[in-house]
Amino acid sequence: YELEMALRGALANGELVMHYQPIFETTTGRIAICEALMRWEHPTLGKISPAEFIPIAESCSLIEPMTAWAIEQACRDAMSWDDHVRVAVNISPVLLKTDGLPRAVIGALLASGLAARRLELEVTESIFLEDSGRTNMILSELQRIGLRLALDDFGTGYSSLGYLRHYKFDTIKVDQSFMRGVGENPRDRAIAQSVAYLARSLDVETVAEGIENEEQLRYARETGFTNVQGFVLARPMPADALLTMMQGRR
Ligand code: G
Ligand code: G
Ligand code: MN
Ligand code: NA
Repeated sequence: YELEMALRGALANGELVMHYQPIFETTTGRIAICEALMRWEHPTLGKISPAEFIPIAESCSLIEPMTAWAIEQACRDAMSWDDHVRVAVNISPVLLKTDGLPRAVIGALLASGLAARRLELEVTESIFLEDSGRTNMILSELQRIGLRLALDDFGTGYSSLGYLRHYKFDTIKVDQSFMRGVGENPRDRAIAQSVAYLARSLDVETVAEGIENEEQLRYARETGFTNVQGFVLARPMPADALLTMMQGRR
């Protein structure tokens, strides 16, 4: 409860900041997407992880204004990047049950001037667990606005092929747990390969998540993942550090 009160203050006092982790195109090595990751720098408690404060925000209706803020900040920051670089924002499953999300997205696009095609929203399979009618409507409304949808952490939830039949996701992000084992575990390798192949056949982009070493990177390349993300390539960083990195790569 104390954390909930503090979180209310955090949004108002500017203690929340967005960090960005670049995601690289496998064939060219250039930055294709930057994933926006929220950080809370509390004046006395220090850095608090989103794994800790997002669940609190979800349970007390703070998630809606926090996400609206995150999308707007991400769109504004993306305006300083090259035009081909997209920004991806994580969307909590609870927001696919209410209708504030399309409004927040339109507001952020108008306020920042960012082209809709440069904004990607990351959702997890858990959004399909219940109330599919409403989720359906919100997803199609978002795609009508022109932004992109990514299926995050693919392989950790129910991973029904039905989702891929009914929804045209633009990107599938294969969960990092599959990349962990590609060196020694043939089953992880087989699954990662099959998802990459399936996505390619459906004309859906892929991201191999959690690439932590050269072996995993080589594997992701050989398997034909469109994009790669992970600590061995780049860690999440503040917006200004990202800009410096982008300028250095020109
Ligand atoms: O960045 P980090 O690895 O600490 O993130 C931990 C978890 O918090 C991840 O699952 C990530 O998707 C989630 N997360 C980070 N930023 C946001 C955000 O802005 N909104 C939501 N809903 N989740 C976020
Ligand atoms: O759930 P989601 O995929 O949105 O989580 C994103 C989080 O994963 C980011 O906050 C980031 O800190 C973390 N992450 C990114 N790359 C790596 C990696 O190579 N290894 C590990 N362990 N975590 C990573
Ligand atoms: Mn994500
Ligand atoms: Na993920």
